[in-house]
Amino acid sequence: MNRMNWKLCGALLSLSLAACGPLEEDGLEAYGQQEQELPADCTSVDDTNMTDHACVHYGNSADNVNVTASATRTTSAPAISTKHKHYTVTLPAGAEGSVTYVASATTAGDTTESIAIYLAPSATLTVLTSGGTTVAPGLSEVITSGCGLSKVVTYDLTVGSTYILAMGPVTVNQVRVVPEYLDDNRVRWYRDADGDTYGTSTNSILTACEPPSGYVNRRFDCNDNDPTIFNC
Ligand SMILES: [Ca+2]
Ligand SMILES: [Ca+2]
Repeated sequence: MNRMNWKLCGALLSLSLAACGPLEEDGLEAYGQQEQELPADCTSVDDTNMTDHACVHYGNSADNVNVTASATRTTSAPAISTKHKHYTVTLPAGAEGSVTYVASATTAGDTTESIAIYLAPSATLTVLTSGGTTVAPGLSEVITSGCGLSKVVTYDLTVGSTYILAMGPVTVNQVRVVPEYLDDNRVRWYRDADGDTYGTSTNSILTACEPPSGYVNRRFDCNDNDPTIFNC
């Protein structure tokens, strides 16, 4: 495609991706829509996407909801399940407190969802089923983005089930919590083998994890073995 056609293609991009032949996505979805929402070897969530999103809610007082935690681990504790909120959870003085969480399906038919629980300060967090069984965390990570959130822990939860989130104690008797769905925060990354900052459509991953080295978030490299050819 020559440069003139590319300008036309770019102009059409917002109207119809199908107008730019190489943008076929069907095969990519099959590759990326895997059940596992974080790869097994993921060591860090995507700071430039999911953590930044959590930080926006954390920093916006209009998104704050005040909640008083239960002193016991009970499914009747107040819920913190609403999206796009941050919760200021007041704990019993010097003690652990509990709230509850119910995941909803991000796509009709989903039976499990991966949830990232962001916390400030870095309180001990235990997630339990309604029957009192501890849910094993996935990834647990210290947050260094500087927005004030301290750590994030991910959990795979059954849609519609009530979970108990027991947290603390913390010295200030208050924990701020931002829950995020991994499904809502996934980004497609494209392999850039030749380092021209454009990736190939034939090798991509869709993930809320930090991408592996050598992946970029734009495609349009029709020759990923030649850094002088890109945006094509
Ligand atoms: Ca490339
Ligand atoms: Ca290239």
